[in-house]
Amino acid sequence: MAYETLIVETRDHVGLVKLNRPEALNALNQKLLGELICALRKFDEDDAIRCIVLTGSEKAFAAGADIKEMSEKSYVEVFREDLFTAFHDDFLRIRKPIVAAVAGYALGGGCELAMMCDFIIAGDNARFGQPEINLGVIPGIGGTQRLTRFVGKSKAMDMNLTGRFMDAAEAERSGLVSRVVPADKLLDEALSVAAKIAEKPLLAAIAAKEAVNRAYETTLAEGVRHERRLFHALFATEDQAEGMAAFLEKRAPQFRGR
Ligand code: CO8
Repeated sequence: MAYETLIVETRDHVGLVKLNRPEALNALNQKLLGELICALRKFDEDDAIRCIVLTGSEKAFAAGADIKEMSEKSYVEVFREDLFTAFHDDFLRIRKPIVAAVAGYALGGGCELAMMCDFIIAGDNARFGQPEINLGVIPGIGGTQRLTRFVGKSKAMDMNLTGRFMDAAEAERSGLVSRVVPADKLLDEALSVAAKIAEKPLLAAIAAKEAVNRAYETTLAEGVRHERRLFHALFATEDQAEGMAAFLEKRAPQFRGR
């Protein structure tokens, strides 16, 4: 399928989605958000794909929701259409791991989109921010919630109240990103991390994603119980038998995603 606002490719077992509205620093308009969900769903349903990389350009992962598009809406419209709710919920329904490869600006909805991915690899030129306050609003898909859980109250308040940007080094120090790499190597690094994930047994990867994400939704006791049930369930998979047998036989496992 041809997309207007995305470039979508596959690299072996990795699905790559590049946001592609260079004229607007990948601002997230409704067209892009619709296409993004469509591309992610296709990869999620494709048995050949085992990990997804979401990226932008070297200048911008995404500079936020499209301000021009939003500026034309009234309260009644955003409330009636429940702006961004379907996108947010649909994105979180993607079960395969999604790695965000962030270079340049990840602002507003762009920072929130990166945080909705499973982890973030940042180029050393990355800039994260929640500058919505400068527009008379606040974040709408997690910039006050996920950011607070990821970097703590003090930094989240600082960013949400002042609108200041956090550079890649501070983002790594604060736990917002898992690693920082030179911007010109970002895509290669992210694809190689994703290829490593794609070698893993898919059902265990899906379970690991679900279990880690549960940590942000529930109590420790419930989270650990959920984790243990998923752990038990994986004993019903062929890949568990294969993984353990391969270890004991001192050979490489041949995982089949079953
Ligand atoms: N929306 C629409 N267009 C944008 C956006 C945006 N968010 N950001 C940049 N652009 C456009 C500019 O208007 C400009 O277009 P043109 O050339 O036609 O004038 C082009 O991209 C290039 O931008 P600049 O000339 O401004 O580039 P600079 O390098 O000078 O500055 C900045 C880069 C600092 C990133 C600057 O563009 C900027 O501040 N952008 C806005 C950042 C922002 O405020 N983001 C938050 C938006 S609100 C939001 O995200 C709410 C989230 C709600 C949930 C979203 C769910 C998806």
